[in-house]
Amino acid sequence: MDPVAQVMGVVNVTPDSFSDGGRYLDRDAAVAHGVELVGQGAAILDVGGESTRPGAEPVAQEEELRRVVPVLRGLAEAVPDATLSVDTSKAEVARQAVAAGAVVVNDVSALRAEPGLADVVAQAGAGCCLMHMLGEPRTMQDDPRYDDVVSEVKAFLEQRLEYAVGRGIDEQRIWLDPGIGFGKTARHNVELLARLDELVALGRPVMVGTSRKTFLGRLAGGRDTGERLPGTIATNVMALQRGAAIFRVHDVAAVVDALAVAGATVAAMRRG
Ligand code: HH2
Repeated sequence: MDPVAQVMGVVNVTPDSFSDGGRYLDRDAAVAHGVELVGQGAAILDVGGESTRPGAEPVAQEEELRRVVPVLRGLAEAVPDATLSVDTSKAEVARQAVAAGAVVVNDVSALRAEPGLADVVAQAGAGCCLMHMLGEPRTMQDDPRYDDVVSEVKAFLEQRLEYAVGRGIDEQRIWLDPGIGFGKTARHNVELLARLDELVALGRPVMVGTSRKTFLGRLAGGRDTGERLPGTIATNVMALQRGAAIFRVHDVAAVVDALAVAGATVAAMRRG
């Protein structure tokens, strides 16, 4: 695999995530799942306690804390070499997650939901992932529109990067993410993947999260969440070729293999 390509395994401690809701709600099941994903080659684990699927209702802070903090503690002990990330937009959840072992805060709101989150990341010296989303999860798939999706996402990420650095977050620890499926049609998602190099040009590692998402099912003629691994692999390989660095997936073993082969091929292409 290209040395900069890293796979992030998803650990959803939720009852309602779109593809694996309810499977790892129990602390021990979630920790065991994370350990399994690291065994399959995930360098990073992303632990989330709130679904962001279209139409999802927000989760109360106390409940989100109850879900993610014990799992992060368990993973910090069980897989000390893995990079732990917390998927949250709440400052207090991020604060306690960092104390429990998370070193990356993956915020789908790109520091817009709670201004205090930037301070938590800056003071902890943590990393963060800034993701583009049009609207909010409850309504984001209601007819999203752009003039040019790639330049609008790029301008947004550039502005959020500047904001994060201005709030004291170490630029070297910031990742950018186009937010595949977050207020985007299948056509928008495909356009973003096709022109991902334009986001890579911002100079920070780009993360992509296409795993099992609805547009993959649609493009393949109608596939349920459990049948979207081929589409997940295809999109991650395309993203690798266009310079993405972090690949957020549920099916770690398959994607690690695919990226190893694709990475060797891309390296050969670059050598000429
Ligand atoms: N996608 C999901 C959640 N968090 N974070 C980033 N940075 N990028 C993504 O593309 C992304 C994300 C949605 O996937 P999942 O966690 O499986 O579903 P749910 O939000 O329903 O828990």
